[in-house]
Amino acid sequence: MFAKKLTKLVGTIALAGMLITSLSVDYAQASLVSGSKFLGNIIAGSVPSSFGTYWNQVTPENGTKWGSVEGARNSMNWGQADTSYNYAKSNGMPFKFHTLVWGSQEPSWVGSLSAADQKAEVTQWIQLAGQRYGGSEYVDVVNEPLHAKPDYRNAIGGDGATGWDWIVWSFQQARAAFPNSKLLINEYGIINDPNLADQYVNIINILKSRGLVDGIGIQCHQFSMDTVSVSTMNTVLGKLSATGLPIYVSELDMTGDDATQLARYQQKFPVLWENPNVKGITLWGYIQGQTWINGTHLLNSNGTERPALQWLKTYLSGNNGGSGGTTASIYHDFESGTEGWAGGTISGGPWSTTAWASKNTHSLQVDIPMASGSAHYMYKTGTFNVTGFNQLRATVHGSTWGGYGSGLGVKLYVKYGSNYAWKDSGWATIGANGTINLTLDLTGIDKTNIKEYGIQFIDASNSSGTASVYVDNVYLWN
Ligand SMILES: [Ca+2]
Ligand SMILES: [Ca+2]
Repeated sequence: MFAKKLTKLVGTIALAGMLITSLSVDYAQASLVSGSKFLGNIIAGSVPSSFGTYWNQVTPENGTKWGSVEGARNSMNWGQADTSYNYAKSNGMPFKFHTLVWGSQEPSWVGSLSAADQKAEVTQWIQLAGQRYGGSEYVDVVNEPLHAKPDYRNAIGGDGATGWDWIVWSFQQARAAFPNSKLLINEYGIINDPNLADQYVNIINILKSRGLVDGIGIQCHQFSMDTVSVSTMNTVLGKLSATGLPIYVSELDMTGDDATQLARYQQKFPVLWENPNVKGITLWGYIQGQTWINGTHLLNSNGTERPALQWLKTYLSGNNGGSGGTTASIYHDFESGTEGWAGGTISGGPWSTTAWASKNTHSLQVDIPMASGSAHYMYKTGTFNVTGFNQLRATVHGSTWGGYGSGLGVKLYVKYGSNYAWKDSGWATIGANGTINLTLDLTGIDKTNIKEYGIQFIDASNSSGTASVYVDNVYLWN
């Protein structure tokens, strides 16, 4: 009840803000994020009471698919579409119309029409959709062109000179019917398949050269996400980014038992969220028993949050796309800067660098002058509350240069409480070009009052020269 009232209040404020700021909208909501990137979800027949607690963008699950709206020819059923659209508009959330031209969930009667009638019906469908939902921020114009071509595609241009003339025609119709919307293309199986990504980019560039497409949708369902590597994800995101168009993750879900799903979200969600070209993420369902694939839910049917959702909340509190840690949580990926870290007894840095990374493309680097028994630090100070977590983790790496002698000592540490009590991960050592994952047990300390955390380095007695050391992927774990 509280959440419902809060949502309504904040929605009203956001709506007022939209009137003032016009096109430059920050999605100020009671949802998990409040920055320029949205984190949305789907709405089916009715709006879940918790929707606005978590999400700030709306895609109808089925309500704006042609087969749902026009199951009987020329008898339009806009009921579910209206429910989603009206909720989005009254709460200041961007709305995506999904979808206009797709070879699945199309009306059963369209296949048996003449080509001329097919073209007339698709045209009418697009125009009626635009008349009713022209205020949609986004429109999925063509869905799954590489997997589910519509049977009627020869009626709307076929392959033609471009090989994809039916898609060009569809986007031309959509541009006319939705002149104020961003037009997207949408496809699955891309994030885990660089070869298919190349084929997708080929279609996208045909549209881009004609000024017809405004963004790239990648579905990212569990069958593509569960086992994909971060490296492959980054390869694909790089290929899509090269088009210069924004990327929208349109149908994200990941499965697994609590621990498996948590690990998958922790490893892969930041790769998507923190990519500067990813402008929004939409999840495909979140409530147990109401998702299209079992095991993808984030909220149990009894209302409790699965660990992946608990983590997502903490990760996103203050993190709206790579901005780094906050006083409410600890998370550092160093993709866009030093994120408030400092160095002690160092000869250079700290810098955000691409020289090495354990996650995404950047880490934090300092240069250290090595001498027998000398200590060096990379750290962040403040007041941090890590309640709800039992471990702090980080990955540390050493350069190929520098005289490490019998090994550079490394510790992950925290200082906590009014007397700055010390706790660390215990000793480990790395040699030249070494990498190590450090885990600090947070149990037994005052989690509400962490004053500092970081990495301590201690030089071996037989060390010499200058080394560069790196830290990346600093995060909390249960
Ligand atoms: Ca019709
Ligand atoms: Ca990183």
